[in-house]
Amino acid sequence: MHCAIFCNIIDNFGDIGVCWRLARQLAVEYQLNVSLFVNDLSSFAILAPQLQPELAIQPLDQITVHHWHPDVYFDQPYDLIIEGFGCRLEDQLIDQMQQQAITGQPPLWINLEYMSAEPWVMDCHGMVSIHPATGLKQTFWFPSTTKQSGGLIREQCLLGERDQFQQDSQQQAEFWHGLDLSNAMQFSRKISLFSYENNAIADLLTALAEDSIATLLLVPKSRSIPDIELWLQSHLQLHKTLQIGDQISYQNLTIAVLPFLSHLQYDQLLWACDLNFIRGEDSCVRAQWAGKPFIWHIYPQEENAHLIKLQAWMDQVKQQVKNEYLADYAAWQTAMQAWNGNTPSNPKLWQQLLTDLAEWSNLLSDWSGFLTAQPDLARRLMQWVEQHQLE
Ligand code: TRH
Repeated sequence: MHCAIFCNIIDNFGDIGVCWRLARQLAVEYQLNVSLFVNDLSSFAILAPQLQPELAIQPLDQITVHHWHPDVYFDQPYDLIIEGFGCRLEDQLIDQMQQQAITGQPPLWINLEYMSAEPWVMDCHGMVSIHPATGLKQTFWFPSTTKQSGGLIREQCLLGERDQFQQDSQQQAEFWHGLDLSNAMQFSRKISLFSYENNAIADLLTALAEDSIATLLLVPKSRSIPDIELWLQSHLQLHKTLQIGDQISYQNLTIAVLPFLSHLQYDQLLWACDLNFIRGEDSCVRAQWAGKPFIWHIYPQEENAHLIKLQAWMDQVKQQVKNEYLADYAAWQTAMQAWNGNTPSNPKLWQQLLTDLAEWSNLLSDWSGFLTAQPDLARRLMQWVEQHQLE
């Protein structure tokens, strides 16, 4: 089966992160011949450094990467076409799909949407829209947290690899050594931080510095860095542009700046930390598979639409929470609102979060267990493909 996935990178890494993961999973686990069409190969190369951005077509991890530009044509008929996040296909591509429909079987055409737990998503998942000019059918695929939705991306071997990693201190030591952080295991607490610009970072850093437990804060080079630099200026009078490899300590906090990690390394970072601050959608899903406590900085949208999305997702978690964790849930919700700028933040709030970490751990590993019991996105998609190929 031939599958084409289209990804239009505008900013950040979420869209390509999801498309690339799905491409690999369909190729590796379902033996599909997958072509990934990407508009901006230089940005993609930040996630996949082995990529050569100047090449129009190249193999990568069992898939074929194509440079997607306005004049691109399909190189062959495709059975399944996945449009990532409403990126529009050019007319000549749609014409080719129509020709394919006239001469044989039309391609199955999916519009992969952003993850959301809003109730309307469950109704809209699987809805079909008819392309006005060609009559081709396009199906909307909504990743989410319930059985009625499109599911969440989770590779078949992921949880096994996670468990093995978390039980194997040798593997963890090698991971830290690979990041030039052989001293990481000496810290009683490790926290990862991946966020957008965020005023609450300063309060979190203050709480960590003043806490009685020594913390290593791991920050992949990202949009969190300027807020950390500002805090370092005001607390250490350190006027410095942070660089990859920097390690700076103040009171009981050590901040380490990491390079942008590979997908596997980033998963391992989430597995190795006691608490993860994550952002966007793909990292949020990965943090849920890590089964560790996490705080989500949701992608900010106009008119605060993201806050509705955040609440809907927390409501989903609440529905699954055992009664004994309801108090922890309320505290976690407070922290989540403050991290997203919806309520005021202060160092005390983050101090409380650190104190309650063990309780939260139970709450969120329960939630992770609930999600794990459901089929993943690729499996749901392939079941759907099987049903629709027979029609
Ligand atoms: O980069 P993001 O902020 O992506 C965002 C959102 O997904 C948003 O919905 C979308 O509209 C916008 O992009 C365009 O966060 P996200 O989704 O978590 O994507 C980050 C990707 O980068 C994810 O695949 C994990 C990966 N990653 C690494 O591979 N290495 C790293 O070191 C880090 C920090 C992330």
